Amino acid sequence: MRFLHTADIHLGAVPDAGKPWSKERADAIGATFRKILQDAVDKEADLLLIAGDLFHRQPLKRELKDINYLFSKLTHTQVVLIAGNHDYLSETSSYLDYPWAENVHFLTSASMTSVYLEDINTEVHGLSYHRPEIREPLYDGCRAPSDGRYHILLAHGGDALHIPFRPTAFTGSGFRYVALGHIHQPQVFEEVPAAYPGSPEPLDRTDTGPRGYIFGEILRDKTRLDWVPAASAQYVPLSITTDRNTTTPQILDIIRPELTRHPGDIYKLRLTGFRDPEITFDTESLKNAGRIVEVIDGTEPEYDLEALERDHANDLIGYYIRALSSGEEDPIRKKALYYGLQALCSTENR
Ligand SMILES: [Mn+2]
Repeated sequence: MRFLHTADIHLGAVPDAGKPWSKERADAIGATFRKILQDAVDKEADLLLIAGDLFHRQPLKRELKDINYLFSKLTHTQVVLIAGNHDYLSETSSYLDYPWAENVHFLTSASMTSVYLEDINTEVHGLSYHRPEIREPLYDGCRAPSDGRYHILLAHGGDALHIPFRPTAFTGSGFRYVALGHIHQPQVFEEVPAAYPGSPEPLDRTDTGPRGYIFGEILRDKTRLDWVPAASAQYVPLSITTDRNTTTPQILDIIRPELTRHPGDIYKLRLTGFRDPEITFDTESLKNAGRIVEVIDGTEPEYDLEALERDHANDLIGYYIRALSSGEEDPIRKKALYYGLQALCSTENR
């Protein structure tokens, strides 16, 4: 029995709102989901599991019609889904009573329920969120009966406000697979077996690294899991180390070839190290050099301690340097020394 497991697609989300590439990112979420459905066809998946948050917010009727049409074209694949904390079943949700295609099974109940798919001898268990927060540990003690069927659990959450549980607690519960959703970072727990596939596209700058879905197979004696990359782009952290001679145009020269390496990727630039105490880097022009969503300048002014101490031998600055540079070299004390000098020297300039 082959299955494809995805979650946290967040259809309708608009990443990096206001940035020039925002629309492209929003479109990529839909395009990658359609690609995953095509993968289900190509890989002859018997089952498509969607572990919550298919939509970023309450779906419109039209959006459900569009998705249902795509699902209905999966002639070899049964689809089982639940609602997560983002697309929870509100009293007016279009999800309620939606007439899904024959191969689509939405577990709408707020308490544990299941659907048995006879063709593949598989029973999928789960519940749907009916509110955006559930603090009760509803999955605790969930066990699969030993009745010769393959049992799978769909479970959304895992933090304090969204059905708290530890994925490893499902070890020995009898489920042949626990298909998790809610955490956007992919994580596989082979020993359970269970996995968070992660969101198939990164949704904001904190979603760094590759994104994709789980393709698995339940065999007689084991469950085999593969994580498959699917995202069209990544958020890439880019760190540049500077010294007191570094200039903004020089940083631009260094980062430009990096920025064009994978078209579509979005960068988070971080400057570390030291700089000339009399300058600051032009972070605005760095930001405009490409698809850079943020620039964090973590550089510190590099003071000429000897010269400063000589010029300020009899005032607070000289005293401060002597007090903090005595004894062994210590990075924390060095930081304190530089921060203090920054404050003292800027006061003096005023
Ligand atoms: Mn969620």
